[in-house]
Amino acid sequence: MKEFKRTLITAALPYANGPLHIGHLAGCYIPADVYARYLRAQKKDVKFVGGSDEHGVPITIRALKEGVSPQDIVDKYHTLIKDSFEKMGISFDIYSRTSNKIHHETSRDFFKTLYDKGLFEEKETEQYFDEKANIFLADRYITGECPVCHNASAYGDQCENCGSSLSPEQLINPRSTLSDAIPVKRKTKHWYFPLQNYEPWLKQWILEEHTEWKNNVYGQCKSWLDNGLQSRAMTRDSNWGVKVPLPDTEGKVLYVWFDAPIGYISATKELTEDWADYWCQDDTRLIHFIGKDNIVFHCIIFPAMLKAHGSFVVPDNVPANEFLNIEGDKVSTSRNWAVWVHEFVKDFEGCEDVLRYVLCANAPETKDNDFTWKDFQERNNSELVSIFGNFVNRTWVLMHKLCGGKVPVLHRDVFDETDQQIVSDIADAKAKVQTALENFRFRDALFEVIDLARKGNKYMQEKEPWIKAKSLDTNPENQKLIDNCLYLCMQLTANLAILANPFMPNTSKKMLHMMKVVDRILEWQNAGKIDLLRTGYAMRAPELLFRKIEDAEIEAQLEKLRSGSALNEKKTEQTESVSVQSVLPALKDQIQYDDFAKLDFRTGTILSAEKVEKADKLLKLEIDLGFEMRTIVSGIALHFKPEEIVGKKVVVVANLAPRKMRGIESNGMILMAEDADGKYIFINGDTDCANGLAIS
Ligand code: B3M
Ligand code: ZN
Repeated sequence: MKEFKRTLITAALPYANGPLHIGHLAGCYIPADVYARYLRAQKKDVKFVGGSDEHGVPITIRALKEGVSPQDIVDKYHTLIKDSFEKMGISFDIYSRTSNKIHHETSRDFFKTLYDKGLFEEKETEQYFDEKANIFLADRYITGECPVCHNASAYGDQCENCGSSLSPEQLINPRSTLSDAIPVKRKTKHWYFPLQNYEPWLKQWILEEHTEWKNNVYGQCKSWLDNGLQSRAMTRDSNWGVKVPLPDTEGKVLYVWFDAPIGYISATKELTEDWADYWCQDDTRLIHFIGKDNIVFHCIIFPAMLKAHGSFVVPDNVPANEFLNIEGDKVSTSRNWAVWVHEFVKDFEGCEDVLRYVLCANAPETKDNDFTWKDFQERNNSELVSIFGNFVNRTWVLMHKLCGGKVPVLHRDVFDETDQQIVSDIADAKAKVQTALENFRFRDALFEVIDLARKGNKYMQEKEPWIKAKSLDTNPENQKLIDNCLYLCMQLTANLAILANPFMPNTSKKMLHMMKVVDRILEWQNAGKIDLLRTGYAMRAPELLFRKIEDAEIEAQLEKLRSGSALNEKKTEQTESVSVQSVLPALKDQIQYDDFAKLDFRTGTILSAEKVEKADKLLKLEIDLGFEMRTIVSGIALHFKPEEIVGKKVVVVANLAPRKMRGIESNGMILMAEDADGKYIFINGDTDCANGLAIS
């Protein structure tokens, strides 16, 4: 393996033609940020650069639509996007923009170097021209039928339906997207970059030297290279963009995909005087984080440009993600089917880490994935609140109660196998998170973090320090066992802060505050250790790390999504046809064994049943659980007469928190099945078994 001295991380430059949505975050910004934070925690020399892509057709089209200048558009969206990144904790060392002077100079120089080396082909060709709008039509200015999949609205550069890369000439029945005019052909001169000349080098470099690239990336590159590369125009007829640095080229600018990736270089220049170390030294590791639609530009076209230029390093890896869908449908900005980041940070202030967590835990790393609000809520409530937050909170509360608010002593004489196991689990967690991160497997890495918290909970449950505390009077030796348990749980908490830091930096900060320690503890080399918090050191009170997210908040988001979307009609049609066809409810989301294990099911017999006054659905039941009698209020009165069900065997959820219904305290719930007509059925009405049996 090559030894690298420094790492330069880039994340795709978003077009400044609209706000950021969570698909953008999941696609490249969260993984890039996690990776940058991880390397910083390792004290590596790392720079993380980004910026807005302010040229190209998407910007000019947006400006035309809104009746303002392109500059107005990019000013507005650059500010909004930058702010969204900041609020989400995307820790760019610089977030620049391609309308900056330094960028125009850098990309003109780049073009001029290739030109002076004689590496462009100058060609006069006939191109589509819109006589109404008085403009040459390239890329997204022109639309028509895709020659491959026959989608009626493919663009001049790409069909979004089948992903084919196209040129305007290939479109069937082309039309101008500006005026809907049927375009005519006109002569124009452009500079083409002969990609085919770099094919042998690209094949060697990617297909042989970078077999470690992610399958989706490697596969796309291979198919491009297998199909053979062609010359590609690197200039356009337009007034918006970087002017072509040659005489007599009024009205011509650099192709946006020529100048945009050079934006990574200009941003680094703007960031540091030492920019050349990051771009021109062989021992720099350049990593591009992007979404899958940008693969060809970052793996083939830009590297070929860099190679042709001759002064720059080429990427060592391009970990591209697939797409994130929303509630089962593709993100569509035009139909407003998206979750906008600037709205999220307003609606869920203080929950930025939760979104980072969910987008990473469910990242579209190997295939397109779906974001649902229900999953967002569940991951928050049952993973962050119930596992991570709960462990830290229990540890802190018990440490204050049973160890005087200080780090206790670790007593080696009573250190047992369970203690040893949790110590190894802590060390293993570090190794696992590290391996996963180094291989860009962010989901796996995050799973290991939560898994360590899960193990912490299990350890605490086995040790039961609160039980041991009850018999301290008769058994003073118990204090040692309590100390050991809390000592290790506290060290585990410190480890969680380190391991979670790249993913949930705000949460780690809160934990630092509780532990009364400084940032330095978060250095990666500290992970895996169990002497991070010193015996006798006093701690602050626990802080709430995560709050529960309520159903109403999720409903509101779903409502917002549906009401703002043109998909509305399509959705209702779909749901209707589904509900007619299928009679059984859909399976709920998968749960972990731990979720299941929390439920205490018991067998019981209904001893009496009576109607609840003024509530036509409720019956008050007395149930014999063998070890005790229970009153349970159940919503089954429309299905059964009280006298019908006395003597029936039931399964009871016996550890459900009590709830008052119509003034009666209900202590548990009985399980019933519901048939296709909505009628309730006893699920084990005839089974003859003892009461109070546990079911698992
Ligand atoms: N602006 C396309 C996109 O946002 C483009 C990326 C440029 S990266 C140099 O998907
Ligand atoms: Zn197509």
